[in-house]
Amino acid sequence: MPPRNFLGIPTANSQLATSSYVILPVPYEETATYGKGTQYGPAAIIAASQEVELFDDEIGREPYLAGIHTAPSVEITSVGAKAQNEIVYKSCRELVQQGKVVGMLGGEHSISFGAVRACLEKYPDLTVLQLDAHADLRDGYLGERFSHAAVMRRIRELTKKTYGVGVRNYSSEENDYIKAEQVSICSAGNAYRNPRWVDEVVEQLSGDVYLTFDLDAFDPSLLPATGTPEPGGLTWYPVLELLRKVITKCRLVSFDVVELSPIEGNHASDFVAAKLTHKIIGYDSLKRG
Ligand SMILES: [Mn+2]
Repeated sequence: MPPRNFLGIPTANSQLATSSYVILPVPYEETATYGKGTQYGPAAIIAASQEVELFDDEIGREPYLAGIHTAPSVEITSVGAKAQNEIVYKSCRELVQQGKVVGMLGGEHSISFGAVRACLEKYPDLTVLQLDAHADLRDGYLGERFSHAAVMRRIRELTKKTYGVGVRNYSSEENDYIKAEQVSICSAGNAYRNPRWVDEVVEQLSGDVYLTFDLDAFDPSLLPATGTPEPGGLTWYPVLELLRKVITKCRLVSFDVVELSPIEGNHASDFVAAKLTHKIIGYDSLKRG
């Protein structure tokens, strides 16, 4: 049996002190409103990652050699997403201050707030790049200000430098907010129609970037196992091209992959999420020589 860490890599390559990357599982699910089960997301991603080939054929290397530590799951509360984000913030702060790239696995999208808050302390000029079907710009949802459906609204109280990609479903209230605040968004419709969309997004990004990847950004034909699937989503290769170009141009300070809600018997979704996480680390590892 390989070690039960992300990728199942040897102990020598997964020690915290010598690892550039830290996988942080956050199996939190409290404000999810439609399909349930995202609390099982981190374990499913780590299980699927055992089947991810350590060699990445695209970049021609084994990213794990830069060291990938899998941290224990963070403590989970049931007293609201604000309290959960306080725990996430404290869990990320020390790691980010040490210069680790944290790869947080969700869990519902609300947890990104705590991670972004920790990153902003070290990287005050941070841009938050959000891949998501939804704008997540409601000013609270069903009485929860820190709901998954409000996470980008809360993040924009920390920094106005946000950029949404793949967005294709939001409310009239969010539409008003997007217009009033001139929120940067590349919609899924634009990504479908405009062959230059990847380069147009990359041109507008620079400096330090936090990537928050809500898996419902993908088309449900590629990844159905998410709580709020939405047709017309992004596909695999354009997303990889975007991530590779962004990570090459900018400094990826940390990232999250959230909202996997595993469907029994559909291990393809779990594997897509695991492989995506491996790809993000792989592109960043190219900078580390
Ligand atoms: Mn989201």
